[in-house]
Amino acid sequence: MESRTYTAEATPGDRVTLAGWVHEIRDLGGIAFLILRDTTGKIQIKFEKDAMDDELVETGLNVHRESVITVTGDVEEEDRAPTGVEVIPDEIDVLAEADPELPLDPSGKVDAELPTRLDNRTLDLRKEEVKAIFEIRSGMLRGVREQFRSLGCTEINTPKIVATGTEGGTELFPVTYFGREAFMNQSPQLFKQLMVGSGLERVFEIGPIFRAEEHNTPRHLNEATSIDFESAFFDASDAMDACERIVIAAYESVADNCEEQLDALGLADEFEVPEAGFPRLSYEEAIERINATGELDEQLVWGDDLPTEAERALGNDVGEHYFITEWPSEIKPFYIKDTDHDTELSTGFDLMHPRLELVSGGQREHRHEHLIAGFEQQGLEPEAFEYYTKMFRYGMPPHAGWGLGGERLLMTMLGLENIREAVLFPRDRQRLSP
Ligand code: AMO
Repeated sequence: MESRTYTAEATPGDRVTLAGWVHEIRDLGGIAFLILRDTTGKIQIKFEKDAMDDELVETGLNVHRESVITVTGDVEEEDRAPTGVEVIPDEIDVLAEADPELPLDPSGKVDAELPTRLDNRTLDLRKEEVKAIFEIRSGMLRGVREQFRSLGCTEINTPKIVATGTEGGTELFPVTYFGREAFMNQSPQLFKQLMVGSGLERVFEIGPIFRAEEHNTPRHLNEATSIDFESAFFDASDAMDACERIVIAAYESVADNCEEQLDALGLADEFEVPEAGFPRLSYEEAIERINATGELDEQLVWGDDLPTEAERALGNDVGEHYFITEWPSEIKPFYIKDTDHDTELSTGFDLMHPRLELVSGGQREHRHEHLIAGFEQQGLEPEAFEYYTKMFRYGMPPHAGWGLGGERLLMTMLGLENIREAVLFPRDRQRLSP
């Protein structure tokens, strides 16, 4: 449809063919309006019944809402029209008639529950504020990719069907791979590490991760999008610097490119790009601050992981993005390196948004013997990971990196209540289709 004009481009004096969906029909008697919607917005089509061909009027006003049509006509200025212009049609073609009964109302006049919306995502995304979320998601990833590029990274893609897990044995989805057991990958962790020892040195990947956790919460998905970074010759502090730059770039890209979409979500005035210099609290300081808030029933002790209430209490206290550094080695995975000054302390860090955790990362153990010992301590068989450990015998540089949850970044950026709002087709305990 080469000659098609978008509604936002229709200018008084033009003769146009528009294509889109019937948003609404308002019949006022002698005069009637059809509101046509396309990806750029809406436009008013005016029918003056007495002055127009009967068949044209009938086609235009009897078509069901949400049908797909083309309208050819002249654009005129009209101050009373919602966009200041209207089209006087002389031809209407119905390309796809919609059923009169719709599972949800794209005009948003009737609210729908989240499950109904997710079951009918196509219709749900005809709503301006829902479409805006995914345009912002795209704008956010654009900013992230550009920033990775200016950090000198190469974008990589690694396998999603793998022989072993890395983030704890209970959270794997098994699949059958030509009669052998295989798994959906939980993280590109080992592959991205292998690449820092390759000629690439600094890499990023934006791809799916699969977690078979039983959680059914507003912040967990069983398939999520991980934004992963890894660089040779980086320590934890360098990795945190890169992480901060990526998060800020994600916000900047949205602020610069998605003004209309922020407006559709009612966020245009309050949207703020976080300021550089995210505070870095050690795990020990974090525990002390959490205990000092008095918001937990039981005081935390050294070695505890932070429960959701603790994250929330600390988030309220800090009030901005912040890192938690120097976690106890025993609660971080085998690939995280201990600090040089204390083997009980790891170089692992998390980046927190006041609402929840966004990132885990750290410097990695690059010394072959220490790596093997770490596997054994964690009850994993190093033999199963030989494809990985072997490469540490052939010149693996010191390196660091992190994984950032894409949906959590978007969810916190836009203040979405449920992480499912940030995914087109979420995978959770109940949901396997669409
Ligand atoms: P981790 O398991 O902490 O670390 O995951 C990193 C980030 O990914 C996001 N995330 C999730 N988001 C939604 N639903 C889930 N089920 C889910 N699981 C994880 C979170 C989390 O902070 N290999 C390490 C990263 C690294 O060290 O480079 C890893 O996967 O935002």
